[in-house]
Amino acid sequence: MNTKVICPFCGFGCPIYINKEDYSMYGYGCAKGLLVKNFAKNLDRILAPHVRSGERFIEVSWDTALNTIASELKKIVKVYGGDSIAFIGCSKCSNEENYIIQKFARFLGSNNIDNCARLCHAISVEVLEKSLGLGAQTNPFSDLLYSKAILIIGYNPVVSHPPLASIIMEARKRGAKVIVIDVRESETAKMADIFIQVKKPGLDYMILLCMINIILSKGLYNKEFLLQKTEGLDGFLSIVKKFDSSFCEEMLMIPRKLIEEAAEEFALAGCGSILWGMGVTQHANAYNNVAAIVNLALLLGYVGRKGCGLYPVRGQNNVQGACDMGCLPNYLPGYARVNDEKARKLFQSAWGVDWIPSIPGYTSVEVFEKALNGDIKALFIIGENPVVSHPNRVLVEKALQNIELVVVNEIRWSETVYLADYVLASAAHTEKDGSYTNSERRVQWSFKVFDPPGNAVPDWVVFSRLGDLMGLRNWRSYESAENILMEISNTVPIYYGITPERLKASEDGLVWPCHNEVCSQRLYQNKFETPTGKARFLSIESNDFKNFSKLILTTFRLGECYNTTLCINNTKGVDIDTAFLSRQDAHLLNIRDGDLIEIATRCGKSTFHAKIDDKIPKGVIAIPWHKKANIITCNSQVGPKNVQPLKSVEILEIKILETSTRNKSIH
Ligand SMILES: Nc1nc2c(c(=O)[nH]1)N[C@H]1C(S)=C(S)[C@@H](COP(=O)(O)OP(=O)(O)OC[C@H]3O[C@@H](n4cnc5c(=O)[nH]c(N)nc54)[C@H](O)[C@@H]3O)O[C@H]1N2
Ligand SMILES: Nc1nc2c(c(=O)[nH]1)N[C@H]1C(S)=C(S)[C@@H](COP(=O)(O)OP(=O)(O)OC[C@H]3O[C@@H](n4cnc5c(=O)[nH]c(N)nc54)[C@H](O)[C@@H]3O)O[C@H]1N2
Ligand SMILES: [Mo]
Repeated sequence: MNTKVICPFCGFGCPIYINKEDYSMYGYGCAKGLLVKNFAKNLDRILAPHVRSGERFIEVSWDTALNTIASELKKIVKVYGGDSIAFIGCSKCSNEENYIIQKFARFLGSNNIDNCARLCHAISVEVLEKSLGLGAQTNPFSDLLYSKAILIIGYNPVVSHPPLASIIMEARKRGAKVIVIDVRESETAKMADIFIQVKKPGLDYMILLCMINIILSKGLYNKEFLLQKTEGLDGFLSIVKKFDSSFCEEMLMIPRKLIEEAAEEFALAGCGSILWGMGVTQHANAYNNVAAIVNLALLLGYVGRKGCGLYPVRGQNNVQGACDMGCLPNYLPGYARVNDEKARKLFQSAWGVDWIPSIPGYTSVEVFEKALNGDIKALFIIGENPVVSHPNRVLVEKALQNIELVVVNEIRWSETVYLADYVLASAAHTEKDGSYTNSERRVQWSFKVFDPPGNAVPDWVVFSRLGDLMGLRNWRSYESAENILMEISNTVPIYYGITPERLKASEDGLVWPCHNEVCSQRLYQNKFETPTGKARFLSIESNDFKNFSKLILTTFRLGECYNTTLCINNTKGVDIDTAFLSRQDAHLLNIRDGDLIEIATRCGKSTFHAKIDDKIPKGVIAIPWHKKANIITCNSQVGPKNVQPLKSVEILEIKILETSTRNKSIH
């Protein structure tokens, strides 16, 4: 008998069928998916709850662990208030688990709840919600087959979402023009009809404004759509003037002919889609980058139709779901803003609480900064590895040591687990039931295949019991994931109608919103979900152009690594401690292939092996981020608090520590 699980790696969400008896499987869309059945087994699993005793961890029973945590939490709430407690929800966990984690946080009176979207697409969620009404991808992946032009910016699907790259290739075969904008000549750039190489990382919105300028001056915009379906265009237009083709050529160093060709191809296609990723969201200017993307689509009327869509393709398997469920400091489940009184009242009455705080909580990045001043007394981290994945590793480690009570729910002994006070053993995806939402808003049920090892339990069990043990008034304990989904389908408007029975019975899952039993695969076909029903152009304030005098560090993903969790075929593939640089910079710095170099930034220094790479432009050093990048990335000092420059950091100094012996003999 085959059991259906949803792939636990990326946000494409392939259903995979595993045969428990003979261990065969099918349905996976890439090499990572092939690992699914053994993935959890091969990790260094946590088999029981542990409590710190000095430098060691002692195994304890669940009763002991949860009783002590509950009584410590009660004390903290009483003395310092609920908002001294923070949570990082889990975009690898199910919807049910994320729902109960944020519900627990709000029962304690805390909006300090976030998830790894903060380091990823949180800014896309925010901009899309502000402009169109809902913080999500607008169209199904299959719609790309009907696009006549596909603009891919700061995103490398060939590596990050291989099954989606196959759809794009098919669309190209059917005649779609593919335009790629990236710092590196990436794997995806290789399949582009037009490739624009970014020379100034972090300033993509300027490139897009140049495209918009060309579209406006040639009259290639969609007048009817602008008039009938949008508002706020005038407020946006003033910024566009300055960004003409000469600005693009002289300041951004992108040839005039190339940008004109890209703008015309995209506008004249008549129906196009835009896909974007970490190359635009992980910068201090991320708001501008994403707002420019959405404005470009609105100008051409490329929203709400088959083949015309906006795709902030979600990274983790359930990062969409973690956001939908309200594991965000400013949104309750279903993107109801915490400062919206009506929305708060709705959840207050559904949950039986008197009060939900109306002020947005701290982001997961701010939490570590606040912890340095002692403002955070307790932190729950559920399935995230911030020691490696957050900016500024030294700061994160110091903060964790400064927090009185750090509880980490994990499946494996990660770098972060070692800094916890309590370690709670979690069941991995194939070891529990639950629903997961992919980047298309497709909610799918994943069935339990294996028993969890040792005493590990699903994450929802922990929070269900903790609420009980703390004696929270009106806290509901749950018997199953199905129980929780029933509550979600009754309380979260975008999940109305998404019941366990329907999900389990449907082969392809259900796409939200699912009102009146009809699910909308494509958003905004009739109107936008804003109060006026129109899409809003967002205004963009440009920081004045700064000509970088220093080298800029950027980061990217390797196909053989998955975030901080694993790297496969590591020895055959690229060394994850490699720093890629251009031939010109290598020459200027006297660096040769294989040299051991030390890169220093404002926040730290770390060593890498240098590799000269003609796919990298002068002025940029690119490193795979999976292990050491965040020793030298920094928290944002400029720009909004909700984005982090994980991809554009000024390099202060590069030292050559060792010259490669191979090179010595060659030169
Ligand atoms: N194999 C594998 N697949 C994954 C993951 C993984 O770790 N490994 N992680 C998953 C997750 S969580 C996510 S969020 C997705 C992310 O998927 P992507 O968004 O594709 O992630 P990255 O490779 O980090 O960045 C994309 C591209 O941005 C480029 N870039 C860097 N700086 C700039 C810039 O300033 N401008 C422009 N235009 N481009 C720039 C990089 O060169 C890179 O090619 O992948 C998911 N899939
Ligand atoms: N410099 C730089 N930094 C980056 C990025 C970058 O491009 N450059 N990318 C950013 C992005 S897009 C992301 S999404 C983040 C990712 O950052 P993280 O989310 O910290 O990375 P993961 O390695 O995916 O960590 C997930 C953890 O969840 C655990 N886990 C898996 N399943 C379960 C479960 O069911 N229950 C529990 N309790 N735990 C589970 C895994 O063992 C793993 O340790 O990193 C960000 N950091
Ligand atoms: Mo991500």
